[in-house]
Amino acid sequence: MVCHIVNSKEEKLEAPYLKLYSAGRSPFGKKVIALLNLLKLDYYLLNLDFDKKEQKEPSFLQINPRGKIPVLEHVDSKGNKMIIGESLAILNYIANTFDTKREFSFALDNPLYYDVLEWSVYIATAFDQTKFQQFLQLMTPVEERNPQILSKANADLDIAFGFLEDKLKKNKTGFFVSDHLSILDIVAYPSVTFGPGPIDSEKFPCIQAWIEKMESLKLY
Ligand SMILES: N[C@@H](CCC(=O)N[C@@H](CS)C(=O)NCC(=O)O)C(=O)O
Repeated sequence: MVCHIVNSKEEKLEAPYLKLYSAGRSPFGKKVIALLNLLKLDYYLLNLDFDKKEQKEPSFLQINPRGKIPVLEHVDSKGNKMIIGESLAILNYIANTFDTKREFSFALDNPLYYDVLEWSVYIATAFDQTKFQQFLQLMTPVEERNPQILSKANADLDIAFGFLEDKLKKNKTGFFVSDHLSILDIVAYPSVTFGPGPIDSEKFPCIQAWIEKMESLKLY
């Protein structure tokens, strides 16, 4: 695997290639980078500068009209171009295109395909929203915080962590599904560890052990 850093949006690349538009510490970009690295794929990485609002420049809006990273550009050896945004969609595209041995993903006829899909969607929607609510409050100076919103976010997050704890406990392998790392772990890791503060390891021992394992894998 080689990650080539691209410094300019104008840099011409030769087919075939994979180019990821991301931004420094983005948890969503990290999810994609983790899978590209695990599959040992060669890819170009262009980190947009949010301070300069590069994600809202017309040239990038042509690539993703919603002005968000990550976006993957894949040009195959025949010059066919695929551009895809949204980390979950990108992960599925990479898995179905390059994970032909199904090392980190599951084929459509495997029930685990839908288990991964269900939990990935949950993490990318309700879980991430709750985590973000808490993050926004914790990043606000104490005197300006809204205690109701913070305590609701804390309570919701406790319930959400409970769901993940139960899922890990039931599976018994230290991973969310099957006996090995899958795109569900890859989706969950940056979301679970996003923001300040450690998790309550007494209440959520399986999540704590899983975080330590994920950390040791050095995915990005
Ligand atoms: N649901 C999207 C979320 C992507 C997202 O929120 N990206 C942020 C960076 S972490 C972004 O591009 N923000 C720039 C902006 O909103 O202007 C995904 O999963 O890819």
